[in-house]
Amino acid sequence: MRSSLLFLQCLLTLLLLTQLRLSRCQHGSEEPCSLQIVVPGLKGETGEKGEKGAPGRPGRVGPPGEMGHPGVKGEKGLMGRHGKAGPAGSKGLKGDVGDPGSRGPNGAPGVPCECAPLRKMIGEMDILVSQLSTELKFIKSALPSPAAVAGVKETDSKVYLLVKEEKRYVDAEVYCQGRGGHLAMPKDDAANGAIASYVTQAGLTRVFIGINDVEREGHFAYVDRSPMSTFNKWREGEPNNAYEDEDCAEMVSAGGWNDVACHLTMYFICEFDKDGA
Ligand SMILES: [Ca+2]
Ligand SMILES: [Ca+2]
Repeated sequence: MRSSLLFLQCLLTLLLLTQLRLSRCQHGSEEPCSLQIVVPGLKGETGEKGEKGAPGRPGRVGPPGEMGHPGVKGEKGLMGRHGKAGPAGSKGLKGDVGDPGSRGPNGAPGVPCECAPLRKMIGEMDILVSQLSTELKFIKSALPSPAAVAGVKETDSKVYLLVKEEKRYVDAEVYCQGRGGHLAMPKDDAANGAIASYVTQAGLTRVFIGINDVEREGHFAYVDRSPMSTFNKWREGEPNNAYEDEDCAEMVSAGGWNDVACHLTMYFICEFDKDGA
């Protein structure tokens, strides 16, 4: 302010001085005007509008505005897709026992059992074997020399019984089977020798033994259907199937075998396994 006043004061002083000089010059003084002061003229006419200037620099960043009002709550969106299945849960506790179900329909009628007669037969045979075992135990334990008295001869595995009743081959086998055995079946030298000595001791010359070719001529087998092995004691020239009627076998006192007619009747020897005795 102070400097402005001073400036105005100087400007007025200058104007006064200028007027003073001008008046002297105009009143014809011989002294030429050495000072020429340019006085501003009248205000000129308004000029043409200038061209648009270059854009100004960007202004400074203004202060942050006030916080706006909360908007209106929007509408509920559509339901989302189903999520993925979660992991399996742990095994639950065992439930209680349920009520018994209703009774089912009756089954088809059964087939009549055809094995009843067989069962009966097996039962009877079991009784028979049991009786025979008891008899054999009695004979072997009660008598001091059962072989001599009762006609029994033993080896390690067999008990032989000489039956002094003349029977046909088939009847002799039935007799032996009825007591849990078979007609004697010598299957090696030891057995054949034991039977042979038994026959000799009894003073006999021939007995039926359990060998025959009833099922197939010329193919001898043991009476329990076990096949003949390489062992045999056929006498020389036997078996000869004499008169084409010799399908059974006898043992002579020396232990040799001979095929004879099955319908002949003679003494015979039964054999029993010791395991079953
Ligand atoms: Ca024959
Ligand atoms: Ca013969």
